[in-house]
Amino acid sequence: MTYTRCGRGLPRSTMREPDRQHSPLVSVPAPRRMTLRRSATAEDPFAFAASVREGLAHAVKHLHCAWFYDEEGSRLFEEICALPEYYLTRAEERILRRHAGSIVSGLPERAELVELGSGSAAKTRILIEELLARNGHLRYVPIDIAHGMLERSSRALLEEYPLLEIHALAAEYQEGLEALAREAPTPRLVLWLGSNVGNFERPAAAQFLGRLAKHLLPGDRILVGIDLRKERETLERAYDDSLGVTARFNKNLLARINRELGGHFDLASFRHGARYDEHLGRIEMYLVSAKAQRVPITALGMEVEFAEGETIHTENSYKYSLEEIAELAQAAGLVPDQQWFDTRRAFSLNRFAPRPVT
Ligand code: AVI
Repeated sequence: MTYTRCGRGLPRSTMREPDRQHSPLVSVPAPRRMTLRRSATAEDPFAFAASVREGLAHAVKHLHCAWFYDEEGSRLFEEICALPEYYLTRAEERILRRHAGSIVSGLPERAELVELGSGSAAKTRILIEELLARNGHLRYVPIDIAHGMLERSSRALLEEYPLLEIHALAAEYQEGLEALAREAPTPRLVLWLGSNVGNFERPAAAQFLGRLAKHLLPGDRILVGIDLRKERETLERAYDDSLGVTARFNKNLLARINRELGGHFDLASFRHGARYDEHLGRIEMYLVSAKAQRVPITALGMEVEFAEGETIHTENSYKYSLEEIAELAQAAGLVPDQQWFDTRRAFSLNRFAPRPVT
């Protein structure tokens, strides 16, 4: 594989260099208690085109999983989260409900809540309510590449919680970090939930957390939702559900190329594949060509040739053992602070502290 980062962040190579003279963020008018800014990358149609061209011209065809999350993909992902087989969301939600009090314990009173890859922010409500009950007021900074979803979820939160202030950022993770770094240092709890870390290669996950830690104050905490290694059957069912929602989510990448780049993919000529590589501890998702075929992509001026059974690798989703979580923290320069599990020990929430400077 030529790429190392996935999830709701983009591969570095497809990102435009930020304009040094002007802020890369554009403010969108919003109600008084809310600001919404969009990064240049979140809007950039050339980044998608360049990434698709690179991935489909490669000897081992791949598409970056950050591109899953257009409007339709974000909607399908919400459907996945409600599936009985996709245990991750419910397990994480149960942990949050049960331990919300201890998760926010010890944070300074003025601590703001930052969330990377906030999506619909459904589970975040649990911590928002806990912090509002404790402090009366809360500043929430959701960061997500899917700007439609970000705007809708932020407005819904404002309706529900009059004492909330929201500063939303439609951006990929790295830009989100850079934007945080430009702000005055504030006590923070940073959330990275939903096993989004699993869509990063292991070393890239440590590197990203390490960079995040550099922007934190000694009392700040990072809360990371990490899916645990388990038996193959449960994992493969979670990524190949009986209703075929994950298959539609995966194939939406081809539909998106058809919509945005004049692709001519026949979705029925590809099937969804998900397999667990136990050695690497990751679910791999593929699109498999059901026949030998050539697919033109007009806007890219290219024709992609597939042999029967040839695959496009679309996602890795890493699962962790407890030792691997400890190694991740160590490599990122973080100190494991506290850990919570659901009763089946399928999923973990991990609170990390920045390593004290000596
Ligand atoms: C967003 N991410 C953590 C999901 C996962 O489990 O890796 C994406 C997903 N892909 C298929 N189902 C869910």
